[in-house]
Amino acid sequence: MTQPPLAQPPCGRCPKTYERPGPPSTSSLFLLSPGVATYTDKLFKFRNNHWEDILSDEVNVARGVASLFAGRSVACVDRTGSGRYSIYIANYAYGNVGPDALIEMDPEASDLSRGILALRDVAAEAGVSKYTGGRGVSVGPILSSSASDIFCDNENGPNFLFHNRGDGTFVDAAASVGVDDPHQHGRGVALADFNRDGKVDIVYGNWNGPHRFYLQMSAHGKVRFRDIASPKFSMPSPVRTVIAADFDNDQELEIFFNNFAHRSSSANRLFRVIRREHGDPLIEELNPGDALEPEGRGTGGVVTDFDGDGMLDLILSHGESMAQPLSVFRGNQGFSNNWLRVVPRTRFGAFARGAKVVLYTKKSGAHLRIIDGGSGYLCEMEPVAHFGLGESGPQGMGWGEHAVSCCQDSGS
Ligand SMILES: [Ca+2]
Ligand SMILES: [Ca+2]
Ligand SMILES: [Ca+2]
Ligand SMILES: [Ca+2]
Repeated sequence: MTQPPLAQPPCGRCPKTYERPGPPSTSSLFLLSPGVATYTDKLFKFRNNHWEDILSDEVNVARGVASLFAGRSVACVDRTGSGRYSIYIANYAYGNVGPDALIEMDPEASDLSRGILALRDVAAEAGVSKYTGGRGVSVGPILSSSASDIFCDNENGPNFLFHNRGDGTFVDAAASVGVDDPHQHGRGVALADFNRDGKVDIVYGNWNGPHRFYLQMSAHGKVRFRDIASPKFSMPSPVRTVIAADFDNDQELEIFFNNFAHRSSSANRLFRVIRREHGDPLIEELNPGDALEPEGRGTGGVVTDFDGDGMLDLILSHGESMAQPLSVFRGNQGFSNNWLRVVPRTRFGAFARGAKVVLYTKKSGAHLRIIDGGSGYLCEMEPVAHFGLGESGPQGMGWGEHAVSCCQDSGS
């Protein structure tokens, strides 16, 4: 995604949360209909002083863009790098009913001065109209250097890795790069650069199947992902959300599995991924403390800095087959570590979903984050690049292809 560079921060100490100024964004909210439903998907726009479903506008009903199919996940995709989002919808198809969809604004048929926003499904022309048991979706420059690619971990069929050709159309590279995993049933998924080599890696959970930790490699110009999951990490579980974040700000990413106590207890799990100079990262299991929740029917989870103290917090939702309250967890380690939070925005002022943010430190080199585009699976993370810095300070900061200097110092 091509974006203007971040504004220079004020001199002196780095701001803790670093936000690029821009016009206020107009947000929309997309809701999926579960199963083959009696009601359609909803796309709410704040219009006429309240939220209105624009999928039920006459113009969009006539265009048949509202789906009755069983949606599982949605994500925003800036497929052309214009700053305008399409919404990718991972549907759960039945045979040849209910392909994945890619909904976006049709500028020629829209009249924004009257609040009329005509939508169209461009999945077929973009090359992503496929039938599958859609589950998790994540968006970011996985194979591309800055354009948004789309990874989908599917059920009862191969996964998709839609590589952006650079013109907003995609080609499925999942099988050729080794992430198709055709016999497993994907759920939560997260993108991160675990070994800090600048290449985006993919981690996801399979429902009662081996969880995957795909490190992106390249040899002779060919990309190939290699599963480095340890036996403990890959151990099957009824997994829902998968989150990759640095909870203790020590620079090493943690991976959290939110398990659904399906027919018996199923504790959540937490791993720390420790980068090594020569060799694959070490995967160390941690005790998630109260977030173990062995009887928790975890359906979703998000990471955000709930209380603004620079330490990431974990919010878990539960339910489906039994009412359970939300849980909010705070970490209890790493309070003295430094951190930096970056909130990139598009030229229109919206959160820059799918953008890549790279931070360089003197001691530990490049750290890469991807702004969440929407679902891993049924969830959406905060649109913030959160960097734990340990005892280091940031040296410079890059966003996409636009490197900008930052400052030498940081707060704690
Ligand atoms: Ca699969
Ligand atoms: Ca990597
Ligand atoms: Ca950590
Ligand atoms: Ca916090």
